[in-house]
Amino acid sequence: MPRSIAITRAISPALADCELTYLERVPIDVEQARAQHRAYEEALMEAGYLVERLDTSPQMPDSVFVEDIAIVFDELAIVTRPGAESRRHETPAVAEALAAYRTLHAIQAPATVDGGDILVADRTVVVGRSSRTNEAAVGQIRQILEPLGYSVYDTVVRGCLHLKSAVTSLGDDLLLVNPHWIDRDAFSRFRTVEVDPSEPAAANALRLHDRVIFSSSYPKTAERIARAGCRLHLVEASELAKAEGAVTCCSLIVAGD
Ligand code: CIR
Repeated sequence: MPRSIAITRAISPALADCELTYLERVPIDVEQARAQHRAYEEALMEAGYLVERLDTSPQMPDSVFVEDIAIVFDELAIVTRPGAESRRHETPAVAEALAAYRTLHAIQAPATVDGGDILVADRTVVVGRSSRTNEAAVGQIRQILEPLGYSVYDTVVRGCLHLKSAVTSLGDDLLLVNPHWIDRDAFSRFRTVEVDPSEPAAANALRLHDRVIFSSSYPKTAERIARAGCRLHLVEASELAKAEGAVTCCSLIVAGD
């Protein structure tokens, strides 16, 4: 595999003050979260990625969820304007890191978008309109990507924070979905694996070139993913789940040439 980069970001000492939309606030063990995050980074390294971890500060409780701050394609990267105002000052350091690898485009006001609302499957890009991502962002993303041959669709996110809480990619035409949180018509051209009904939050998997990183909190859905033929690398992700984050949220994958 060409050397690919995974950009991650340290867990802020202020993690307990994170944004929460659907979850009740419960105590988070920051040290345990850090240990789980390190194991996640090790999983990325084991898969051959060079992990570049950015610094954090007490002013950015949600910094570890670096996925929301940019969307990386082979040709360019889009720096987002996050839907939560508290997260907007996370962008400069991420932009600086990505500038070494990609030409940057920046989302402009009044558009807001979190990277967690963008699903990329081959040349198809689905933008979830959510409490974080608005119509204006769909237009700006279309303008940037359509000239490059990407097809950009949008769909409504309901019942969960981000589009990728409800659907993520397991393969070129294979998606992991929670059928109750997606509009099935928007994904009709894909084959799907459904989460186990007892694990509604399990639709977030991080697909890498030869394996899928997945949370050990959802064993029944893990079994379904394995049965679909995917090679799984399970990680503990329970502490960051309390901050409404999952496995895709904690990295930006920059594919090597
Ligand atoms: C937030 O509400 O912004 C964070 N507490 C969680 C963000 C999770 N990010 C993601 O799903 N892409």
